Parts: sequence; C-alpha cells; structure tokens
Amino acid sequence: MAMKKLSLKKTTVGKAPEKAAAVKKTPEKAAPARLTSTVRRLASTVSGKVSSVKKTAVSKAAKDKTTGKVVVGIVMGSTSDWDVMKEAAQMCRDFDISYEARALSAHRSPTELEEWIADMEKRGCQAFIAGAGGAAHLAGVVAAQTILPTFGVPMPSKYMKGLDSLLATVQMPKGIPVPTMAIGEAGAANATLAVVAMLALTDPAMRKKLLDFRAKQSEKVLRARLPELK
Ligand code: AIR
Repeated sequence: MAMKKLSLKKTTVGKAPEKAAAVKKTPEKAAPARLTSTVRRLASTVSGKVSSVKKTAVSKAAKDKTTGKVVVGIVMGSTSDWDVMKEAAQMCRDFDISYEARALSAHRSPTELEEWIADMEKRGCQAFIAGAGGAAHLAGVVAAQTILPTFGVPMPSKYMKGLDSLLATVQMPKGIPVPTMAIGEAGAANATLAVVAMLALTDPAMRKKLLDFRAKQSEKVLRARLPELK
C-alpha cells in the first residue's frame, strides 16, 4: 500500500510543472463540496492517473452523419471488458446507430464518469449501456445521474462467473431502475437491441430494421438442419 501511494505521488510530481498544475486544478474544481481536503487530494492524484489511462482506454466514437449526434453511450468499468462490450458496439454499427464507447470506472474514475455522462447528454445521447464486473456499480451509478434509459450488462468474472456482477447490477433500490441483461456477450448485444426497440417506437426506419433483423433471425433457425446420426 505504501509502495503504491509512493508511485502515485511520483507520477504527479514527475510531471512538467505546468502539467502538474493543470492536473491539480481541474479535479479540485470538479470535486463535490462534501469531499474532505484529504479525499480531494486523493481525487486529484487519481484523476492525474486517469488522464493517462484515458489515452489507452477503449474510446470509439461514431457520430450520426446527418445530425452529428451520438445516440448511444457505451461505458465499461475497464478496458478488460471490451471483448464482451464490443458486441454492443457491433450491434450499434449493424443498425447504423451512432455510439461512443468509453472505459470509465464508477470506482476508479468517478469524476470523469460524471463529466462524460453530462457531455453525452449534451451531444444528443438517448440511452446508456453500462457493463462492469465484480462489485459492478457502474450501471447504477450512470442511472443515478441521468434520466435517460440505462441498460446494465454484467461482465463474466474470474471467481464467480459473473454472478457477482449480475446481482450487483440488477439489485437496484426502488426509484433508480437498471434494466439488466444476461451476463456476457449475449447481454451486451441484447442491450443494443433493447435500445433499438426503444428507438423504433418513434422511428419508422428503425422499426423496419428491427423487423427485418427478427425475420432474418427466424429464417436462419428454420433453415438450420440437425446433423445426421453417425
Ligand atoms: N470494475 C472496475 N471498476 C469498478 C469495477 N467493478 C470492474 C471492471 C472489470 C473488473 O472490475 O468492469 O470487469 C476487473 O477490472 P480490471 O481493470 O482489473 O481488469
């Protein structure tokens, strides 16, 4: 623990003076008033670290060509979730829905998560898809900060096979709903399909795309043949 603290401190101190000042200034301004100065100091250190994480984090954006809006916000607790969460992004692409995918953690980068949600709202976002593993608070935290529909995707986890993620995502207190999908890839893809169904309520083109998707899916099942006995 002492070692970790030391290396975090080193990262901040090791920056060029103007950079270190910038790192310190922004998070302090954004930190909620209830934070004690010790926590605020910690937040500024963590944020300094996060800004470097941002560069390597999964961050994909696709704007709507005609409106310039980003319709879906896909967020995951870690870049290690991307293999699963890319299914949500792929489904957005298949339905030609603009999205932005980011790795932001409810625990490790709470301030940046809050800022991103507010930014996405300004950019025309209509729904969030949030996937996290373990003590997976991400979807609930997103849902608490927006009235846009927020779908939760529990990540498979090493020791509990995603059961921990599922319960943490689905067991929300009354008042803040998180429609929760299946654990893993199916859940990620279905989260986008749920958003598509929501958009289809008011968008006839999207409704047609969804009906076509369902028809093709049924056709595939009906065309499939069982293997012969050997
Ligand atoms: N996580 C990250 N911050 C809060 C949570 N719950 C989750 C991630 C990931 C898991 O912790 O969503 O599924 C492990 O993350 P990592 O970065 O250690 O691989």
